[in-house]
Amino acid sequence: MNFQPANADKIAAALDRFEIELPSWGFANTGTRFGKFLQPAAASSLEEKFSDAGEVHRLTGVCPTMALHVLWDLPDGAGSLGSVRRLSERFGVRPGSINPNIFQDQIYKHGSLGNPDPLIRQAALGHLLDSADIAAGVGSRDVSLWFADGSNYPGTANMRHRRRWFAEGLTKLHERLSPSQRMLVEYKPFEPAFYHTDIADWGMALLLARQAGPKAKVLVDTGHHYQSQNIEQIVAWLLEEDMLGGFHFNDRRYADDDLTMGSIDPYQVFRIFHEIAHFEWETGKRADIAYMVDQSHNLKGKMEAMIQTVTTAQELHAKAALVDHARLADSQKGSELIDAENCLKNAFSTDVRPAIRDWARSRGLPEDPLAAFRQSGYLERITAERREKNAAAISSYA
Ligand code: RM4
Ligand code: MN
Ligand code: MN
Repeated sequence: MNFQPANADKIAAALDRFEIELPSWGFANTGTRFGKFLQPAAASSLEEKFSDAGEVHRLTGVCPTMALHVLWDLPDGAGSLGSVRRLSERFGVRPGSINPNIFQDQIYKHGSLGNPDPLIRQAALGHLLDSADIAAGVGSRDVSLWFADGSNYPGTANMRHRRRWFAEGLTKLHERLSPSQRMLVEYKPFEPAFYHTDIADWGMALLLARQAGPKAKVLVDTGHHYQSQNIEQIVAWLLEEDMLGGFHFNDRRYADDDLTMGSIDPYQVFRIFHEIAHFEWETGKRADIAYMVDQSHNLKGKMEAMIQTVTTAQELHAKAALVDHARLADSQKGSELIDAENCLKNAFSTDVRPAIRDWARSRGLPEDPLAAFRQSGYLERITAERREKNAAAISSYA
């Protein structure tokens, strides 16, 4: 596609609309199932996570919120609200989605809301309700739910009963939400449970969300699908059902690899953004979607990887804005396959980087956020400050 000035306008408009939330855990040391690779500059306190997210937002201008994981980031529950508010103000990043943690505690070995023990289901619900209150307390809209529930061996769990318990628990959580809050139901077909997962796919998440109530929507984590599944079709269906609440972006080669967004298959992310853009063009509606990063790769430097991720997200979002929708609609109607497909390919192969640099400059942002980060001295400073603490962290698996 030749670069036309009209493209620059489309790109600028798309970038002005685009924000993406950073995960607090994306700045922390993470590892494989076999151990953690410790980075000297990784964040290990909420203050450090807010500081790092603030720096990424300062350089990119499109990450005003940071997702929080309740147990990891607010160990005192509601008692941590004051410090969250102070840190948010100090580093210029608002608390984003609130992620309850109903998978880490020992009691959840056989599940949380799906646990056969009613006392454990009750404990899980209590934590979910507290999380909704925390979200309200810090002014964040979404309670983002991922359940590790499932079983490892055939015959060991009553899948129908567990489904019922999930519907009950999620409905109670829904009742607790204020009118401006939402709950997002994430699905995942495998891991940590290997035989069955209670919310295994988008259809199950959709049914449970529908049952819970109108403030419940589905969250699509791109890593939570089987190989070669058509994720953009799921996106199209959820849009059509008005049930798409948000995304967790990451990339994968095999399973829930949590590699950086767009690193393995950028065309996949482009196709997702395209489905959303095409829906908006066709309906004149604005899709109300929370875009979030959820990746915990362990070899790239945390800060640089996050900046690279945000830049990649912007590029792919901008490319999707270049699809000629009218032409695509015509080509689809006439089943003109090559022409229809080329509408996507032309947009995807356009180099949007010069227009993004212009956009950044005009918004008072660095043209090259990664270069600006490398010049800023931030990494050297946090490396010196955090090195000792990180070296002492536990990395072993067993
Ligand atoms: C899960 C899922 C959740 C995330 C946890 C840490 O696989 O993606 O969204 O909170 O990992
Ligand atoms: Mn996720
Ligand atoms: Mn995941």
